Amino acid sequence: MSAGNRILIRGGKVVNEDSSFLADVYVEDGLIQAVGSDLSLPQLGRVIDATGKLVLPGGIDTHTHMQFPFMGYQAVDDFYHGTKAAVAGGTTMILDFVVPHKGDSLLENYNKWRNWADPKVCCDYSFHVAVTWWSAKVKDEMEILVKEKGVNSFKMFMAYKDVFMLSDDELYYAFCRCKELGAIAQVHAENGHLIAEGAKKILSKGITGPEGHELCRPEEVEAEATQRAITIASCINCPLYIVHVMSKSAANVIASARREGKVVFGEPIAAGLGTDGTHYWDEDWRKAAGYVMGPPLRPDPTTPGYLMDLLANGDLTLTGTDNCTFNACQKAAGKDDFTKIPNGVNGVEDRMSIIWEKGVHSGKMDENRFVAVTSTNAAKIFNLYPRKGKIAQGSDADIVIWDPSAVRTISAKTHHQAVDFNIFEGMVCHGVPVVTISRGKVVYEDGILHVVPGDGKHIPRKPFAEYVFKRIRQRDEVCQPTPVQRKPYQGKVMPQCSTATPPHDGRDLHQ
Ligand code: URQ
Ligand code: ZN
Ligand code: ZN
Repeated sequence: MSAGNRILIRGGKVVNEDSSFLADVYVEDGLIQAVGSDLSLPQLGRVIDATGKLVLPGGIDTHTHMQFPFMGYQAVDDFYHGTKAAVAGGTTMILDFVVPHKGDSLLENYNKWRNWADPKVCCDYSFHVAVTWWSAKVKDEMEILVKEKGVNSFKMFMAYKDVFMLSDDELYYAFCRCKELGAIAQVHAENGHLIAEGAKKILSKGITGPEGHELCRPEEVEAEATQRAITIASCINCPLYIVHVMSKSAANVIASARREGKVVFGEPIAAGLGTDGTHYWDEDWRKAAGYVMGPPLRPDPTTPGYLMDLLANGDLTLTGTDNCTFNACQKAAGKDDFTKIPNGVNGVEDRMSIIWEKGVHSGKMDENRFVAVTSTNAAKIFNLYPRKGKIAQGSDADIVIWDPSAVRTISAKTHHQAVDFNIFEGMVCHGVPVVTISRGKVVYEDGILHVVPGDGKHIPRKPFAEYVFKRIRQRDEVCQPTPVQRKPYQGKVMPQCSTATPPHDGRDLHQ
């Protein structure tokens, strides 16, 4: 065994979701072997001094679309560039999406996406699968994906009419199937019909620029779909996960559902926490188009702070990025019509810094909540805990050494992503990842990447995550409606009943 397999991280402050403590961390063979005081290297290996730094579980980005073929173009951050950028930012696992076209096999697409990702990934990853149409075949394939392929989450779209969108009855069937299989149902919550009509209306007014993208899908379009998804899931007692929560109103809907005890989780993303939709009104078309994504960023500039408050207090649960990047020349497909601008923004590299800056540095959340919302809660919901999301003996050695007092300025000129634009351009962030360790290997250190494409692994996930399904199971047992025990009715029944008044036309309504 080579000495490179052994790392002792000395003198740092270990931060988990529930506690922080000074400790050394010993890593060997991709696993955390020991966490404790005054550890020493049993054999030859590397010592990393983490004095004055934090030792965090690697970030888990719950929502990416690497090399996604979408709206006629392919996202430029592929599984190599995207995961390389992820580790540079302190993220050691991504959850990406397999998105089949309507009518296509979920399984075949899962295999296709695996073939894209496996040779390229520089950190561990896993897949959610989108259900974009409904049939007996889809239902059967969902079972195979859960039982044989390690999928425990399915995304349903309420937007992208005629492309990915499901109707309410299809949502109902898909949610039922998710629950049966022990998978979590995820939704893109926007009313696709209203968006389609809104887009026609805005274009007819001569508004063709990126501002039209927000104008045709205002907050209530997101809030209505969020409420509808929660209502449908609640009728089935199915756990629900709302991806990319972008508005105050949608977040409020989730917060009140959680206060009513519903099993629902909200995922804000780096874009929505770090910037806002005022950019859609920028006079520079390219800049404005760079922010186009669905649901859109909101023009109310207090939205990011509000979403962060809800993330800090537990109304929202965890964070992703929806990283889905298109270059200027691709975005330009919509230069005369905002509906043709490929939707998507960056975030995979900057998520951890944005949340540290706007969440921890601002005083809204502590370092433990930071770990919960960037890593641990994702590991729990997607049944990866404590393999991921925790610094503890036996966990995967996915570790970030974080310097809370270092500062960096985000820029497309220095980022590691393939995309030529950064929605956080110029933002100064306290909190910098100085070393990233992916399954026991140093993959990023002091600004230098040491990644090997294909070194990351697909991580299968088991169904029925306890964190999600314990309450569901118990409710199914105790919250079933029961019939009222009555003595049988002994009176007369129509038509024998002599006191009954026949309808005026003499019809017998019971016929
Ligand atoms: O809706 C999504 O999550 C995909 C299709 C990426 N693009 C986006 O604008 N959010
Ligand atoms: Zn979406
Ligand atoms: Zn997405």
